[in-house]
Amino acid sequence: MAKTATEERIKRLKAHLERENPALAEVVEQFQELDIVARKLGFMSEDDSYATQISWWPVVAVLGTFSAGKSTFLNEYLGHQLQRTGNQAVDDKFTVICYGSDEAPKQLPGLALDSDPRFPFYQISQSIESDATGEGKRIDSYLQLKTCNAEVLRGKILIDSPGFDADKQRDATLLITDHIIGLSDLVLVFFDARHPEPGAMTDTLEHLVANTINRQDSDKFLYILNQIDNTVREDNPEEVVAAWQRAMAQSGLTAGRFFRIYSEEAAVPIDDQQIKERMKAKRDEDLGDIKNRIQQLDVNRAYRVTGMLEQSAKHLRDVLVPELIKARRLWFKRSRWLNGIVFGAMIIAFAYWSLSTGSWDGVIFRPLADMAPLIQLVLVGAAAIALAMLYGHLRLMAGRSVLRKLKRESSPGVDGKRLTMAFERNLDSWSKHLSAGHPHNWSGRLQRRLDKLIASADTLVQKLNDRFTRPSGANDQ
Ligand SMILES: Nc1nc2c(ncn2[C@@H]2O[C@H](COP(=O)(O)OP(=O)(O)O)[C@@H](O)[C@H]2O)c(=O)[nH]1
Ligand SMILES: [Mg+2]
Repeated sequence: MAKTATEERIKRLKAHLERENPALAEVVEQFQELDIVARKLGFMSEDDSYATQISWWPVVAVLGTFSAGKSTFLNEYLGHQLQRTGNQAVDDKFTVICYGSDEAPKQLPGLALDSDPRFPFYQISQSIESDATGEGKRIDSYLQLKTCNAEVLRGKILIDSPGFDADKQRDATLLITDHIIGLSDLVLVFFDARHPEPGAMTDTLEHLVANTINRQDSDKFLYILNQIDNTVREDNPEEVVAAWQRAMAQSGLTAGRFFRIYSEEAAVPIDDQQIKERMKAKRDEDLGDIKNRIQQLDVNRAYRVTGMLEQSAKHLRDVLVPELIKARRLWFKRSRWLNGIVFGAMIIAFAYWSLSTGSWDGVIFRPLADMAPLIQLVLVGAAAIALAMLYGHLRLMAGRSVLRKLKRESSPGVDGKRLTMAFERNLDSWSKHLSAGHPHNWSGRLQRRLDKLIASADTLVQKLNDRFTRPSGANDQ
């Protein structure tokens, strides 16, 4: 059997997870099980899957001013010299960094991102294309993919960015930045302590801040003043930090967390041991907090993914199936009415006509009784077939009217698209002859299968609780 694109995608998703986080690879199988149930009931098309609707790898984006030390930070975090650094514009592409088991880092063109199941910006070029015609095709000139076998990369994706240059802000860069901000689970916004004064970062700030203040997910932004070591020699780090925060506030940004760090490797030498230690202690604290936030994404991811499984399965069982039964009931009711009216009218018309023409002789219908037996048989047969077809047609009409109603009115909290899809399927399946309470394929076996799936999703969540909360009695070793 030919594999669909979705099957192929899930296969690759599983392969990636098996290398990286085998526990989650098992969850993919449960998603597939849910797909099977949903497809049988008609709630999902063949080329769709619950597994492809969530981001399995949380994304951390590093944005900020040019030469603020973004790439240096990432290299240190990874423990690999992956990205080029320097005060010149060394890298003008967005670099998506993900785990790869190969010792040597691999570099792939941006197009590779388009079809890889790991990336939530699967088909990013289409979405950019729809925003700016023509730019989607040039995705390779903006994006590249690198793999690295750093342990900290397992289960997450990092994005390094070229940094904004006020004069050179091209539309596509901004578009991609917005896209990346949208899909990221955490956004580190880097500023340069060498130029904390408002003028130097107004443009960057304007773009970042203007788009973030009113966001619902504004707590995913961490504002980082980097290269704080540069300020120590001038003896005024506090003032620099204050000026920076003032600039942020002037741009409207008062919420969010502020951090101050520097790179130990790149730092300028500082002779005064006391100052140096104080600076390092503060930096270690802030850096630790930043790393914690990144680490937390792993925990969140595991919960999010299993939570999504449980939620989707429960939505199917507790909302979609009951709604489908409700829709079937309405269909059957409308069908009874419609058929009752049409057949009733026909019986009355026939009775009126046959009585008024005196066609009845007791219980014998004269026009028929006068014919040859074979013709009688053919006529009665033909009439029976015509009436059955009429009945079926009216039933379908009633069903279509319910379908239109479902498409028109969506109830809150119900996945209306799935519901109408399944109802449509019920309209032309054998199950239309069953009772209203028996949707297509909704057998006891399938119900047990779904119950089992929900129970095992519960177990998964418990397992995660054990792993992440380590309740008393659990062994830490
Ligand atoms: N003094 C100092 N220099 C840094 C620090 N971080 C990065 N640099 C230097 O700043 C320059 C720009 O860094 P880079 O990481 O390429 O910046 P990016 O453009 O934001 O990626 C490089 O020469 C780094 O060595 C820091 O914390 N302190
Ligand atoms: Mg860089």
